Amino acid sequence: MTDTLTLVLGNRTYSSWSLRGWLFLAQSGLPFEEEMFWLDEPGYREGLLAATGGIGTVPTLRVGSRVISESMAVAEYAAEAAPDAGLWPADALDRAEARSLAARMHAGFTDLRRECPMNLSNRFPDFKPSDAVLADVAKLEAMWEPCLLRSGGPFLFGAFGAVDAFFAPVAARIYTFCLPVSDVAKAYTDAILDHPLMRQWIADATEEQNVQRERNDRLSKGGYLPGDWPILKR
Ligand SMILES: N[C@@H](CCC(=O)N[C@@H](CS)C(=O)NCC(=O)O)C(=O)O
Repeated sequence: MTDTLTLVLGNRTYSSWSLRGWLFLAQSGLPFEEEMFWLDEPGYREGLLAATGGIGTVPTLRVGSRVISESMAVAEYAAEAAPDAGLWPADALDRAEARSLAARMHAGFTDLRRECPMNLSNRFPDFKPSDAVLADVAKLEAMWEPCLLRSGGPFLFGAFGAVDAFFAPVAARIYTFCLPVSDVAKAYTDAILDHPLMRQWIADATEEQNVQRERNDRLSKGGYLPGDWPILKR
């Protein structure tokens, strides 16, 4: 009997790490269940800690009674459990480079992450990026462009893979914060946003948004989210 896979997630609108974990699993084709925690619900930590074997971060993948946290480890598990899904490129050097780019995303771009948090519910056309954010964007372009020119796109190594999932929240940030990017970077981030799995995540977030409105009333948060999803109308 195979172990049940359960992916522990945060709410879709804001949880950029959850998005990555979900994309790895969804792209793998492995059957999995989801357990979602609202990361602003009073008292949610206890439930999250219990669901993740005391780790307390999302994404966490439970495989039967075993617990795998950290998005890179979740990606590697999915890639090994579904070797035909092509989560990493087939060529060894491409694979090494894809892992290098994913690790750099995982460890860096803190200015972009802090100043432009993922928010799939809104768009900020008047946002003025700081020099630090623009420097992060320039660094991303310099990482992406040689891969895209070599592979011919639409994704970094041709087909959509784990490395593109690592950059999916950045694609959403570039779109929602209207950050200026090169034509090559725009084509790449547009391809990520138009990927069927990304569209599914955003559409599911729409459902979440309806629930969020009721939660806002209950949590007395007022008009915290506008309930309009411009990212779906692009
Ligand atoms: N290094 C972790 C980062 C995961 C992370 O920080 N996730 C955030 C949400 S996006 C989290 O779990 N927050 C816990 C909380 O808000 O209590 C990974 O790669 O999975």
